[in-house]
Amino acid sequence: MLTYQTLPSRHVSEFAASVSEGLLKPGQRELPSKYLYDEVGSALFEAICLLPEYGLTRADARLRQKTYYFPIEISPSALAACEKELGQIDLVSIVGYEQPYLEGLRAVAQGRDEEDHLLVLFLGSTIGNFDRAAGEEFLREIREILQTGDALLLGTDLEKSVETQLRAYNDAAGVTAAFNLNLLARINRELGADFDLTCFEHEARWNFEERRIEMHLRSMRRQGVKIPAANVRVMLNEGETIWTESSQKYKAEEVMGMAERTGFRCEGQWVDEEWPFAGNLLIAG
Ligand code: AVJ
Repeated sequence: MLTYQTLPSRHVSEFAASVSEGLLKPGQRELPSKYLYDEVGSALFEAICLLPEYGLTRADARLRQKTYYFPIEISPSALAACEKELGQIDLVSIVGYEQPYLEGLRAVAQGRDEEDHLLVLFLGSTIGNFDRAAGEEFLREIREILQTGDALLLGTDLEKSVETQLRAYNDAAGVTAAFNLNLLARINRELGADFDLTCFEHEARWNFEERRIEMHLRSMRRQGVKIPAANVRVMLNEGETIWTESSQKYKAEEVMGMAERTGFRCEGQWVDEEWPFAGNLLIAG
């Protein structure tokens, strides 16, 4: 409250004081250049950078190293959205690969020049979808594709209270439930199945042994389902579940061991203050 009330007036008085000081200076009068860059001034400066006469900005850009970003993504719509969002940045060239992660990474690595360095981004705790052994195997395979000194920025969601974790996967608005049930809807759409979505409920559970959240779809009654394009019929018992996703949760210290066992070393770890989650910088050893 206080800052809100005092900030504008302090700003105004500071500006006023600078203006009067500068204009009353003996000899050369002056005004501090920082005041050129208000909202309108900043927009005008952006236009200046485009002027043919103003070569400075383009020279600066020419001297900077170009960075390539190769999004690897099996969903063409996500890939297109990525290219649209990041395509504006001048110094970043985007070349999308519509492939599974490791195949895409292999293609990128094969196309690199000798002096190029790779920084692989594997964010959002997507690694949590693999069970722990498979996650390590995945890191090992990434390492195999990389050269010594290349880097991997790995996002890992950290263990927190079971209650908070369950709420994250069973939100009040039912968005995660819809996300989970959509898998059955998709099978209906694409494979001509006859899942009755009203006879399934979303379930999130915490698996204590494996330290992971599991999403399940629970059949609320005994029911048969036909999936013509897959050429199967299934009978589900009342209460039986279909396991649809796992999200392993990690301890911050655990990541160092994972790195060591897979041919990396963990050179940096940043843990968010609001939501236990770590960004880990792994360097290929
Ligand atoms: C994108 C796989 C990291 O496991 O937290 C979110 C997916 N599933 N809510 C996760 C997800 C349900 C998410 N990952």
